Order: sequence, then C-alpha cells, then structure tokens
Amino acid sequence: MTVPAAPDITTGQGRFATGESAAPTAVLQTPPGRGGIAVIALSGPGAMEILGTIFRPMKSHSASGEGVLRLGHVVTDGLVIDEAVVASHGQAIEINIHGGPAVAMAVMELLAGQGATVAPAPPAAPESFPSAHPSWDNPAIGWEMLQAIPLARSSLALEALSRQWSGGLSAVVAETIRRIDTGGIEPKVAADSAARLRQASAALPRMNCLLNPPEVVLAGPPNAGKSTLANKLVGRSVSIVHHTPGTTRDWVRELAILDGAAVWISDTAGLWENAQGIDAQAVTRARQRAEAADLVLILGAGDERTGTVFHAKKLLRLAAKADICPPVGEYDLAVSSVSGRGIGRLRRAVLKALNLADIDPAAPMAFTPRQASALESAAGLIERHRFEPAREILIGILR
Ligand SMILES: Nc1nc2c(ncn2[C@@H]2O[C@H](COP(=O)(O)OP(=O)(O)O)[C@@H](O)[C@H]2O)c(=O)[nH]1
Ligand SMILES: [Mg+2]
Repeated sequence: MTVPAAPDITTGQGRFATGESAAPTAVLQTPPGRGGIAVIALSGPGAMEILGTIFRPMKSHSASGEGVLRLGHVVTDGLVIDEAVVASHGQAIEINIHGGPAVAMAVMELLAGQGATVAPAPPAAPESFPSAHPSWDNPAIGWEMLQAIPLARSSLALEALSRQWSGGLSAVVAETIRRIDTGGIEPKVAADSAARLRQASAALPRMNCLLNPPEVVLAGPPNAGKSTLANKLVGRSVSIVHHTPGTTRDWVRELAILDGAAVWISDTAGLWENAQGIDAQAVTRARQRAEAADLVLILGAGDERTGTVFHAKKLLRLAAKADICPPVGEYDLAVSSVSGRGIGRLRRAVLKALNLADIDPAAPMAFTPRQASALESAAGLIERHRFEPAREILIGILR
C-alpha cells in the first residue's frame, strides 16, 4: 500500500478528493524563479474558508474587507511557512508570499490539501520575464534557466539554477570579459581565468545530477529492514513494513530530499534465491532495478546473507538493524532505522557516491551542454592568449 501521490501543482492531478463539486481554484501566477515574491490567486466558493485555515493575520491586520491589504503568516500545524500579504475582492483572493519558488510550492500544496483545485498557471509570456539579470546582461543564461527550472525537484536545485543567473556562471564569464576588455590579461591572470572557466564547465555533470535525481535502490534479503530504511530516508511512510518476509512484492519509488538534494529511492522485494512463482518475478524485477540504479544500498542484518550476486554501478553495504544485530562481516556502514544510528552518515555517503555532496549553489556551474562546451573553448583560447576570439565566445554564453 502506498499513500496517495502528492498533488501535482502544475497539472492539478492527484489532489485530495474533497467530496464537493465546486472547489475553489488556486493558481500560481508568477513564474518560478522570479525573485522573492510569488503571487497565488485563490478564487471561487469556499475560498475565504480555505484562507482562514492557512492564513493567520497579524493582530493589527485582523479586520478584513474589500481590497484591504492584510499582513500575516501562512501557517500549517502551528508552523509558520512564510510571511504573506493578502488582499481579497469578494471570493477572489490574492496571496503574495515572500519566499522563493520552493515556498510557493509548499503553499500551493497546503491549499490543495485544504481542498482547493490546483489549476495550471497561465502560459508565461516570455517578454514578461526579465531574462537578463541587471548586472550581467545575460538573457541567454536567463532563458536557459527558465527552461531548466521545471526540472528542479529540490530547493537546492532551484537555488543552484537561479544563482547561475544572478551570479555564479554569469559573474565568472562577465568578469573574464572585463579582464580582457581592460587589457589586464597577464600570463598568470590568463591561467587563472582559464582554470575558473574550466571548473565551471566541469560542474555540468553535478548540475545534471541535481536536476535529474539519481536512482538509489535498496536491496537485500527479505526482512533485512529495506522498507523501514526507505521510509526513514524519504521521511514518511511509503512502504509497508512487516516482519513477514516478502511483504514488498513490487518496487516502490519515492523522492527523498537528502541534505537539500533530491534522489529517487526504490524499495524492492528482497533479492533472495529459490523464490517461486510471483516471488520469482518480484526478485527478477528487483534485480533489474538494482542493476540499472546509480547506487545500490544492500542491506544485511546480523549474519543474514546479503543475497544474490548482481552487477551494480555503485554499491554501499549496510549492516542494518544495528540497534539489535551486532554488525558482522564486511560492510561499509552500520545503520539502524529505529535508533537513527548511522542515518546521517548514510545520507552523506549516498550524496558522496552520487557526486552530490557539498554542493555550493553559488559556485559557477554550467547547467547546459552549450554553456559547458563554450566555457571549454574560451578557456583553451585564453590559455593560448587568443583573447579576442575567447571574448566572442564568452559574450555568446551570456547573450
Ligand atoms: N530493531 C530494529 N528493527 C527493524 C529495523 N529496521 C526494520 N526493523 C524491523 O524488521 C522487520 C522487517 O522490516 P522491513 O523494513 O519490512 O524489511 P524488508 O523486508 O527488508 O523491507 C520489521 O518488523 C521492522 O520493524 C531496525 O533498524 N531496528
Ligand atoms: Mg519490504
């Protein structure tokens, strides 16, 4: 059994059923990545009631009225999600929140959870978005950022993308052009500039990992604690945990956010030998997923055998249930989903294995092949002191 899928706020699919036919509609009106303000329009019958469940006005702003601006907080379970300014015109309510896109998503999910129908945003008018950052005149990077933003599934990915536009990649390219223009490229400075451009280019695979969450598969014998660990890493119950071996027959895949970065976690049926019938099929599927995964976490508890041998791109061997089973044999990490032992280390080991550890979102990082290859070309030209053609290429990265 799995919990219902989280509402997809871009299509409105998978929202929770309310039993009512005419639910209010929530639309995220600002394109993601547009600075620190997002505007959500909530309208239709019942909109005010929904607003009442998520918005807590400041005491001085408690009086509502036609067109009155009210300052307050968006709250859930007593926790403040963001500061907001709310204006209402009849049943049409405008919610202005201050947080970036990730906060906007959280508020949209909250509204969906309260029964609002999430409607797609109106098509973005390209001219309405200032795709060039005022400091860098970089519309090409701004456009590529807008293309990539829908792929971002974590706040870290969003931040890394928007920082390349507002600094990072744009800044390193603009700074190199400035050095060339001021004629100050001595051999040492040229080498330094080239190295910085190459470093930004070499970051493309990491950006790809950030934007396309890698696949992590949990494998190991039945009852080793795979489903419990999957739930622990994802942060909520998605897999059934049961002491009866073989409970998870098919795989369950969920997005986990590990220290800010997104990875897919697949919980599989155990990889055990001599399985019969439907179990044999489940085992075959588990093995196929494990072989295709970017990383396999193979669990064994106590002296259990870690099961069938298979080929994995990367493997971490976990001694599971470390609270009750003293780790034995060869393993990389001892973990317990119950006591929490080793879980923080496991998160870091997973990120390290996937090249996602210690990402500084502000560091210059290419996020498209176009940027990466242009950076390489420009670096090569600068190393050979061919500054004019390098300058042309650098300008081309920005616009
Ligand atoms: N003490 C302890 N029990 C665990 C731990 N992880 C899982 N279990 C228990 O072991 C049993 C099997 O767990 P489950 O996650 O379903 O194993 P799976 O078959 O590998 O998916 C369940 O009764 C769990 O509650 C752990 O870290 N410590
Ligand atoms: Mg299981």
